[in-house]
Amino acid sequence: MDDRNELTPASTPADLALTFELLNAVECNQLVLHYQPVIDLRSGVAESFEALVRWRHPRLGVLAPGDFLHLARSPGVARRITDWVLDRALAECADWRGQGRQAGVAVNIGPELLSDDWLVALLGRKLLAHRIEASALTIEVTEAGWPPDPRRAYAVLAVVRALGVRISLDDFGTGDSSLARLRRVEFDELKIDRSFVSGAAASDADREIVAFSSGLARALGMRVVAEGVEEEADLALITEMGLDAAQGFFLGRPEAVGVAGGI
Ligand code: G
Ligand code: MN
Repeated sequence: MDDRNELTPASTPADLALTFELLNAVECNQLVLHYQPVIDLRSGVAESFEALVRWRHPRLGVLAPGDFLHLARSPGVARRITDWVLDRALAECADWRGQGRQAGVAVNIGPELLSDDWLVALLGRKLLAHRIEASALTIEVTEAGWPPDPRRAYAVLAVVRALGVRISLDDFGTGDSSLARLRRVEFDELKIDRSFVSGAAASDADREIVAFSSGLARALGMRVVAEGVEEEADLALITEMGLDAAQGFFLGRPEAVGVAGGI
């Protein structure tokens, strides 16, 4: 587990400086997207690719999302980065599809963007601009850090879904999980957190948690995805359990586009 959810936005002078650099990074082409496949366990084919942002920082080297996305928890910064990520990811996805590869794309959306209708407007605009059918796009919303009044988030997600965009509940089991949320939002998919999946074959408790989460999601009509599959034994276990899809280093690492797209 990374600890990004424990960090508050720009709480130290160093963080504040880095936040300014991050805003600048968007303009200066220092952000890049890598794509990690989500494999359909029945067909063995990549059904979609999760777009993961990397920051090629001029002094600090390549930073992973966990190193800097806590800075993007203020809505201004989050909006700037999300606009860029969505634009790049949809452009790539349009490319794959134009070349006959029907995979979708998944983009992570911070829960701080669920407080108003900015996200809905952005999604509508970008889908039109890239001429992509909404169902090719999944937004992954992490469980932690939801706004204090979740009713607005529910309303925003209902409109997102009405657009036809798929919604995935990310990192399931680690955040401030509320089962009530599963009742209020029609998630298309539940992604079981890697902390339960990695090593599940060797841990009775993790195996039970994966089975329980999967059964719950299934009963509520969601697809079930395991993230963090790092070993063959874990893949065999979740395949046997009947999960729909899986993601993890054993199946494919995040890669720059040409490789992930197989083009
Ligand atoms: O929670 P979310 O799905 O957004 O997490 C994505 C992050 O998880 C990325 O930074 C990615 O590099 C990392 N990741 C992807 N697959 C694995 C894996 O099999 N093991 C571990 N430890 N991390 C992974
Ligand atoms: Mn994710």
